[in-house]
Amino acid sequence: MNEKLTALYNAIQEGDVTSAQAGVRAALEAGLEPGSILNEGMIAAMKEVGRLFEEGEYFVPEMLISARAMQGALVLLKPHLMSSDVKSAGKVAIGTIKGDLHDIGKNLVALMLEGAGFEIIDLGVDVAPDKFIDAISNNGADIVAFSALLTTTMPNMKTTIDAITQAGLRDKVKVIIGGAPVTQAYADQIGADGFASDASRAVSLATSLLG
Ligand code: B1M
Repeated sequence: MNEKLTALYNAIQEGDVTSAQAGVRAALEAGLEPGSILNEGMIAAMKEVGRLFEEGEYFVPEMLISARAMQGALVLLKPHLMSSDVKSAGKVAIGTIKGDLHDIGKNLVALMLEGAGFEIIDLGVDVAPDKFIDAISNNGADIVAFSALLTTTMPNMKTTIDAITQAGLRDKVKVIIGGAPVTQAYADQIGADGFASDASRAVSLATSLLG
C-alpha cells in the first residue's frame, strides 16, 4: 500500500484523530484519488478494527475511538468526494434502523447520494418506523434507505417496511437497504426494492429506481 495510505490506515486503526486528518491532507496533497483514500486507507482500517474486536484484542472503547478518527478524517475528505454541478435527482430519507447505532456507513451513503444530486433527509441513528413514515407522508421522501450493521437489528428492516405498508404508503416510496450483514437475498425476502453493498452502488441503485 502507498505509504501515505498506510499512515492514514494506522491512524484510524489506532483512533488518532489528529494523525488521521493529517493523513487525509497528505494523501490529497500527494494526488491520490479520494475513492482510494476512502476505500484503502479508511474503510479497510475499520474492517481491521472489526477483526481485532472479534478476536478479543479490541473492545468497545477502541472501536469507538477508531470510529471518531474515521469521522474526523471523513469531514476533510467529504468535499473531494462530492461533485458540485448536479441537479436534484429525488429525495432520500436515510437512517440506521431501530436499535442500530453504527452510522459511519449510513453517513457515507448519504454523502455519496448528496454528491450525486439527491436531497437528503438524515434521520440519524436508531430510527423508529414512525420517523420514516413521517418522512414519506410529510416530507415527500421518494426513497427510504435503511442501514443495519447488526444481525440483531436487521429484522427491524422488515418491521419498518411492514409499518410503511400498514400506513398505506408502500406504493409511494422505494425502500433500499444495506449494511455489512445485509444481502440481496434478505432484501428479496423482506420485500425491499433494492440492496446495495456499498455507497457508490447505493447511488446507482437509487438512480435506477427513480428512473
Ligand atoms: Co460495532 N459491531 N457494535 N460498534 N462495530 C460491528 C458491526 C461488528 C461486526 C464487530 C465485530 O464483531 N466484528 C459487530 C456486529 C456483529 C453482528 O451483528 N454479527 C459489532 C457489535 C457486536 C457491536 C456491539 C453490540 C458491541 C457491544 O456493545 N458489545 C455494539 C452495538 C451498538 C448498537 O448499534 N446498538 C457496537 C458498537 C459500536 C460502536 C458504537 C463502538 C462503533 C460505532 C460508532 C459509529 O458508527 N458511530 C462500532 C464500530 C465502529 C464497529 C465496526 C468496527 C466498524 C463499523 C464501520 O463503521 N465500518 C464493525 C466491524 C465491521 O464492520 N467490520 C462493528 C465502516 C463502514 C464504512 O462500513 O458500515 O459496513 P459499513 O458501511 C458500508 C456498507 O455496509 C454499505 O456502504 C458503506 C460504505 O461502503 N452500507 C450501505 C451501509 N449502510 C448502507 C445502506 C445502504 C446501502 C449500503 O442503503 C440504504
